[in-house]
Amino acid sequence: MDKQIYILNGPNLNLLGRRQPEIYGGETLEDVLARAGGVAKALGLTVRGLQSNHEGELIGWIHEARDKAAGIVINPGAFTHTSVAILDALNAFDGPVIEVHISNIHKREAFRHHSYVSLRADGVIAGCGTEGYDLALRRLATLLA
Ligand code: CA2
Repeated sequence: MDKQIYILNGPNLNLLGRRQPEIYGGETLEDVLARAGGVAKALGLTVRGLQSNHEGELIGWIHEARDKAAGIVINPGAFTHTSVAILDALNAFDGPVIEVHISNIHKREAFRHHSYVSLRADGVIAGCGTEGYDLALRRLATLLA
């Protein structure tokens, strides 16, 4: 059976493609997740794409992933820079984790330069636009082979 990957998206990423296209591009999250599904299929993976504006809901999905997913792709949105709780949840997940940021957080405001999630992530992709999700899946396929 194909290995399942959870693609988790944090706050405001539901607005993708609807505002600030100069930073986040013109695709909607639905577009991004549909393409990721195709990429995953070609890699022998399946994806479950999820988005929440609530920290606790994201943490619940990370807990669920402990039993249901082989790996996690996570764009924690602004929780990247604030959430020890998401870091702790990821630390309780045994599989590989790739952190994705659509924008290059290191080229932006100083408060975006630090990521709690990077303390756990096996790889970090930033500034590759929404293609970063596809790159993350490719890396997970390698790590899970
Ligand atoms: O670059 C990324 O992917 C971020 O994780 C996006 C977060 C930001 O807080 C991080 O520093 C970097 C913000 C997501 C907001 O997404 C929007 C998309 C379109 C319109 C408005 C917000």
